[in-house]
Amino acid sequence: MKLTRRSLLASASALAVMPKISFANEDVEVLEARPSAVSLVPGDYPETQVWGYNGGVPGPEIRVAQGARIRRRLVNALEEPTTIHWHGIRIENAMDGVPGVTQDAVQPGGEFLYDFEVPDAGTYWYHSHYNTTEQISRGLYGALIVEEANAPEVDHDITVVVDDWRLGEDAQIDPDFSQIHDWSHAGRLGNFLKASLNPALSEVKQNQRLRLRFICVATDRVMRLAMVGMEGMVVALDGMPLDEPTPAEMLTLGPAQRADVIVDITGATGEPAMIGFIGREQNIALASFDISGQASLMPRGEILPLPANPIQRLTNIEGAQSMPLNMEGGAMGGLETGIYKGKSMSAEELIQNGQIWTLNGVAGLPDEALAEVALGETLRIPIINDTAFAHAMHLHGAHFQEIMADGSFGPLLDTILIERQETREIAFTASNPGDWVFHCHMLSHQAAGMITWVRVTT
Ligand SMILES: [Cu+2]
Repeated sequence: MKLTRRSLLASASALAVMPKISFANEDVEVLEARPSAVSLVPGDYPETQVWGYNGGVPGPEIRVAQGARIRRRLVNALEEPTTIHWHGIRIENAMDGVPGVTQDAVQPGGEFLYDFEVPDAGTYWYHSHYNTTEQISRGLYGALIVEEANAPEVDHDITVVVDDWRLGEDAQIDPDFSQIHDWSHAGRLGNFLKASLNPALSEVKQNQRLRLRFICVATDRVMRLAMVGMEGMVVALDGMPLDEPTPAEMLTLGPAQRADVIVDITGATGEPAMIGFIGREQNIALASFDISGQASLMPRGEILPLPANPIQRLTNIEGAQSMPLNMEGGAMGGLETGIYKGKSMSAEELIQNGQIWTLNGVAGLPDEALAEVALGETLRIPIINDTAFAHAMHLHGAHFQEIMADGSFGPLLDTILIERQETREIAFTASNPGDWVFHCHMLSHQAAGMITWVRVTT
């Protein structure tokens, strides 16, 4: 097989071995960020040089019970600073992993102890939050699974981490992470899609029930995924259970978004059950399971909602503070001026500083918060996408809900995909004090300006 811009294949990932170090009479597991080589592209291709946690991509899957404490010592064996962000976790602010906001970046050779509880069950992930266009693109991410006390009964519970790599013909990562053309358009789109399944499964039986935990870790690509030979329901988005599961036909996951799907194998023996990527030009099989025989004669019963998480939801939004967020810039955006590092600049000056997008006229992290909200107060954010591209806006430290056209509140999310020229309004009731960044998770867009923050005061 030859790697071209449209050649895409899937295979299972290598499992990382988790080293331990001792200190103060206890073992704290280590996540070491370091260069390594993994077998990414099947066939005769050489190993791909990556940056991974403990040498693997994805890094070790962290799987704990709801309410448990997670302790991990980040050891930085890279030649540049790094941090870890625990995506979607309602975490203590000091553990959120945002350099310059919640902690100092961990320097090469340095360490940082992350220590926090996980209040909500669900599918989350962890990843670098420093120089993310490069560090996440090179492989610094892993799954974080928080198990329900009363999990639904399934035959296989599988984490499906889907990435979009940009590789050269030698299977090595394209090292140019800051191409203005990428940053001003849909981002750094890859040429090699890969789903890493844990556990790696090759065979299933008819009427078996699977829980698939999809995590889109792509730098910039929106993934459209479909399942063949299996039928079921989406039971959670961004970790949070849906009150009413919805049929799992096509999943659209922007960068950082997750979906938990419970499906029953309905295909016939001899046919594969598949997870596929639905592309504009071609569909690609990301994972394939052989169906061999029947697990039972009868189909499985109804797929029920997952147990709810102990998270505050919107009740009413009357009198709530509203802070509109206006997105501008990018190719075909007609941006004329913007503020960067406190200075008003022309579009040309912004580009000279690698800045292409603005939020409320500001490129990059502003000195002042987008909004300040006290604990217990509700903040509404109408998001106006006045650009020619989609954006996946991620709020740290909280899940929000969309205010739907009929006035109802949508599912709890931590990342919302907003199509071009669309306006969508989100709101949340503040329950977690601290300074929380709110940014586009299309990492090229974030690097080129799309990041702001919200302060929750006590
Ligand atoms: Cu964006």
